[in-house]
Amino acid sequence: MPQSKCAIALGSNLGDSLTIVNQALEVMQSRLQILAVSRWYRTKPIGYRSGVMMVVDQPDFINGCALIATEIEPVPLLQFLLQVELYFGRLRLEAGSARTLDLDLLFYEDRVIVTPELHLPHPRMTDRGFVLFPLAEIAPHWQHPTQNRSVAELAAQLDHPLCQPVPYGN
Ligand code: PH2
Ligand code: MG
Ligand code: MG
Repeated sequence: MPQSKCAIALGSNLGDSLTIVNQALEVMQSRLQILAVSRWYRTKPIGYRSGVMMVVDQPDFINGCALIATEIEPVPLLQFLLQVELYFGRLRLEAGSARTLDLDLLFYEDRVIVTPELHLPHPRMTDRGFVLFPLAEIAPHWQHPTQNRSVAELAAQLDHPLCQPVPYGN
């Protein structure tokens, strides 16, 4: 079976986040191949109120990105990622609440999919520094299939101060 290359964002702001994101990579390795992992970043929790980006009242996040190769198709891959979130105790109490683990599928090759269950590329990745900066470390030349810009170009375009994450001690 041919392998597809994908990009995944990892985030955690509840529990022992650094341990959780590292263990999540190990668990994911049971079903797919990890090609590259960014550094971890400590980031301020970002939310939106009336469309304005702001820091919300939650613990800071640990964020990073990984490149993977897999034979799993997009929807079953998303389901696998959701299972890994559940394994690490993810509860969906209310939208945007603090979470032990968030695994977001960013890119699946250059596939564009818009269905109620899955949007590809991830629709909010382009304004998220906590996604684009780690992703630019491991996939600077990956071309966003609908923005017609590379990840490095999209990251360089973010000028909001809340979009500049700080690498976390590594
Ligand atoms: N994820 C969100 C909303 N806000 N903020 C940071 N810093 N990191 C995240 O991973 C994050 C967020 C929705 O998934
Ligand atoms: Mg997310
Ligand atoms: Mg998510």
